[in-house]
Amino acid sequence: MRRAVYPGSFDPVTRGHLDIIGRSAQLFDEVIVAVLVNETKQGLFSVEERLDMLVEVTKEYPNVRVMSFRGLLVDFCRDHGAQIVVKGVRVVGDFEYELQMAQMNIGLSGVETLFMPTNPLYSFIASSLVKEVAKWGGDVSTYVPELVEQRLAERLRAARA
Ligand code: COD
Repeated sequence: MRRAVYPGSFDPVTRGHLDIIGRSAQLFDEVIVAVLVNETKQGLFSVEERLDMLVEVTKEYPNVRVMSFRGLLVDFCRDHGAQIVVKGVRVVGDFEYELQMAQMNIGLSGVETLFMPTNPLYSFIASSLVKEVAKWGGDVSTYVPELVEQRLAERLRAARA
């Protein structure tokens, strides 16, 4: 079985992430979308909330699983029998750091990284930008799935109250 891991923060999942997930699901028997639990970084959404949104928006892909992980990505890949890490690359700037991580991951365990170029429709979308735009009342409906748009509105409304 060809199993890939697509790791990230997904705070929250965007249409750019979903595009990578859908394309990966066509290439591999199984894709695990893995949300990093990062104790040092406070997200807008908890890891459980991110997982919940990811499960909902990936329902159409029967070979996609959603999980969280702590620690090293290579250990998660080994524990789940994944041979490949998938990364989305939006701009050249992404590539520099991603290349370093890919080489480190090969060195640590031999796991390979597949760099998937972003769909040009989504190349400027980042979770951080989406949160910033939503915070100031901007329309993010073209950048995130409807469910995420709703959850963002609820979260930001609660923060203002
Ligand atoms: N279009 C296409 N791809 C996109 C888009 C978009 N619009 N937006 C984001 N992506 C890609 C990113 O390039 C990334 O590949 C992935 O989607 C997830 O993005 P984010 O922003 O949700 O997540 P990041 O970049 O914060 O995730 C970083 C990781 C968690 C993957 C990384 O820190 C990691 O692997 N950590 C585990 C600890 C570890 O093993 N460290 C050692 C590394 S050598």
